[in-house]
Amino acid sequence: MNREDYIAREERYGAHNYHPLPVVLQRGKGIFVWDTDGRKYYDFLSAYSAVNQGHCHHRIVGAVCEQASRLALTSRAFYNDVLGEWEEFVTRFFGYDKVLPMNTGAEADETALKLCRKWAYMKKGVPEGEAKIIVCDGNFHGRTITIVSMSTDPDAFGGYGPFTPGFVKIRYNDLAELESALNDPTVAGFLVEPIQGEAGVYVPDEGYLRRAYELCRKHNVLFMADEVQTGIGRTGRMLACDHEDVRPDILILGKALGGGVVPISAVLADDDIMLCIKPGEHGSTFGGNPVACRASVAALEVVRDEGLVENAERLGHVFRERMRGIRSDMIELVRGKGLLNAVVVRPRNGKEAWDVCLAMRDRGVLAKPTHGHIIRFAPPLIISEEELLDACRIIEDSIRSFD
Ligand code: IF1
Repeated sequence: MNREDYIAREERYGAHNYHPLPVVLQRGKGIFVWDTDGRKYYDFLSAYSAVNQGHCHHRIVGAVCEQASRLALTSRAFYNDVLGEWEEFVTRFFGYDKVLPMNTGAEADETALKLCRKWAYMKKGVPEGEAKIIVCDGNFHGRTITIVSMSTDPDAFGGYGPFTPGFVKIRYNDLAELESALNDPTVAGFLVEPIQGEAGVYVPDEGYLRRAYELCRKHNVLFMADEVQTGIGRTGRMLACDHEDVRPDILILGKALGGGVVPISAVLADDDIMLCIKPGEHGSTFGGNPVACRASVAALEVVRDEGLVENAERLGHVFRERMRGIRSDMIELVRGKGLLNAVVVRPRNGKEAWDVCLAMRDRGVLAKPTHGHIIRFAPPLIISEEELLDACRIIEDSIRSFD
């Protein structure tokens, strides 16, 4: 089979809910992936930041293989000898009393929303059925009905109503709007991405998260950080909230928590909040399964032992500086933090971000446009400076090919 055959087969049998870049991948190792013709690419998407530790990291794969052949799944109807080890490790790692495991980012966000509402009724004294949660324009928290009910992107919510009520939408990076929304005593929580990923890597003003957190404190409202994409070293801190020394009341993790090998997500909170959910009131068949738990411990150890947070911070500056130095009027703006970056592309001679991504593919770098004119650049955090600069040269050549 050639590339076109693989693509045609997916087109023929798969739902058309994605429009992938035409490249068919077969193998991955570290920062590289190879296609079915044996061509090698730098991976600058990292499976939407799930592969921060690099593809098929031997420690993570080793942990998974070993556990999969011993005990893969028990459900939560019984105890097992791995879940507790992961729970102890993760709560110490991030500094919370308790953790609740799920599988995907969307499920973890849903869990946080449920937990927040429960807390509002049990602890804050909000009248039953009246709790509100503040969210931001341009948010992306996943694809479920409740989550798209929070969305302001017609592609995400259009045609999926009726929607879940109870959300108040305010402008991102706007403290005045937050402050006035917080005046409603039925507000239970504020859910926010420390950097808006899907929206196009929007970095809020310095001090925004800190101040937003303090305002939530003042109004007895839970500050919930969706760090599904920004967490686990991606932005040059273990958590993006660490940039402003903010400790969320509810922390939501996913993606790289399983090192890109298995899906695992998590909600972390202290007892006062987490213990509002009682046995039988929430859960998941696969949540906290032994294979995912072992993968997750290994994934976090890799981030710590290989200094990935520091690497992301340092190379993020190198990347942005290098991109800003490219003389091309197709580059409108470069922004980001750590190794979560975006280049805003100004169309030229009818060529836009998609064409730049095809040109990069032809030269050995994979990335994907978002919202038509923004290209996200997010390599695995294990990349070296030399490799990063090599990829930057390819990116520059690709953009300049349209001069
Ligand atoms: C898709 C982007 C990344 C997320 C945050 C929760 C979730 C996500 C902050 C849900 C998921 C994804 C999913 C992927 C595209 C993607 C994405 F392009 F939208 F912006 F990462 F770059 N919170 N992000 O970013 O996690 O349920 O998917 O595990 O195609 O939906 P999930």
